[in-house]
Parts: sequence; structure tokens; C-alpha cells
Amino acid sequence: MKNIYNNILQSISKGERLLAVLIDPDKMKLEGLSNFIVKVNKSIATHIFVGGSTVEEFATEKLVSELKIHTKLPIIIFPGDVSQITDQADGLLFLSLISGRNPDYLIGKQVASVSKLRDTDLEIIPTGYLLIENGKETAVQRVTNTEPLLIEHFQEIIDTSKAGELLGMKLIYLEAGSGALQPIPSDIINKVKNEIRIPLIVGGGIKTKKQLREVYESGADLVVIGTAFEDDETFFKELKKL
Ligand code: 1GP
Repeated sequence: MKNIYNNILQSISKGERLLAVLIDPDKMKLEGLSNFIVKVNKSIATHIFVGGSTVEEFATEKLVSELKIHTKLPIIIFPGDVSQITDQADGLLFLSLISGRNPDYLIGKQVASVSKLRDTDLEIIPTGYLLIENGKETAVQRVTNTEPLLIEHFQEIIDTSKAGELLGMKLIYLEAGSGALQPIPSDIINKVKNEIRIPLIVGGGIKTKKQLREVYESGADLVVIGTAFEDDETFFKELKKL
């Protein structure tokens, strides 16, 4: 039996900080993967997320199968689309884009994925996903055709997160968007953290150790970083001691 979610809860109760390295199958070349994963294994990363807004069919499955050979870290699908779901992974963030009002991303894609999930061994983790504005248009916004929540509408962000929890979601994910100019502001993270009783994931635009530290100190339980590792693998070294 997989225990990803319970392990997350346990780590949080011990005050541990969790870090997911996000690998986009469209950007990661299979030839470079083993080299990259050695660095992930030696780093402070606790999880690997695999996903992207637009990914070529079967690229996720190939990547995950290869990853499995090289790492013992839990591999969790963070899907941009139903086609990215593969039971080669350990878990799946079963996302609902609750910041938006596009029924396809609130429930449509989820219904469409059931035939793939019915007999799967994946640990399925219902996750409320909130896109927060960061000053530029993001791929999530473009692909899902939804508007992000505005930073100044912080009460709406808090209430949306709480609504996700009340609907039974097990995680809340605050997303600034891959390559965001700035991470989610600290006061937003802090306010959401104080409102919800489930683990909080924060990602998008975290490129320095200082930003990572701030995001944790503001209340993030699990942080997701993709671009900073893609752009500069020495970032792994920099993060050795947090
Ligand atoms: C995107 O939150 C993740 O979905 C990670 O963003 O690529 O900016 O680290 P970055």
C-alpha cells in the first residue's frame, strides 16, 4: 500500500520541510535524465512531481518509467491533462482548478480520467489548485482559459482555499505559474496557512534559497520548484543546507 499522503502528514507533524522537484516531460530529455536524477537524489528533495501544461502523448509514461530506475523518491503525477496520467508513478495529484470557473478543469477532466483511474494502483490525492496572478500570463491560464485570483483579493484566495478543504480536498496548492516573476507573496501564504487544516503546497517562481526559506517561513508545507533546477543544476548544491 502506498502511503504518500500519510507520510506527508507525518513529516509535517515532525516539523520537516518538503520539497518537490518538478520535471516537465516536454523539457527533460531522456538522455540527460540519469545525470539530473543523481543530483536530485543527493539533494534535499523529498518528492518528484512530473507534469506540464502541454506534454506529448506517452512522454510522461516514458519519463516516469526511467525515473523509477534511478530514484526511490515518491513520483507524483501533477497532470496538465488526462493523457499525462500513468500508473507507472506512485501517486497522482487529482487536481481541481478551484480558482477558475471553467467546468472542464473543475470536474470535466476528472470525469474523463476515471476510466484510466478505475483499476490503477496510483495513490490519488484530491488537491484544490489555485492559480494566483503574478504579473504575466501563465501557461496554466492559457491552457485552462481561466483567470488567476488577484493578490489584492486575498479574502477570496483564503475563502477559496477553505472551500477546497470543506469539499474534502486533502491538499491546497497555491500556484504562481511556472517561471513566475515572483513567488506567491508571503502574507498570502501566511493567511491561507492560518485558515486551513490540510497541508499547503506552494509553487511557481521560486529561484533562490532566500525565496525558498521565506516561502517555508510563511507557512508552506511542501514547495515545488521546476524552472530553477532546469536552468541551473548547481541550484541543487546551493540548497544542500537550507
Ligand atoms: C509550476 O509550481 C510549479 O507548476 C513550479 O514553478 O517552474 O517556476 O519553479 P517553477
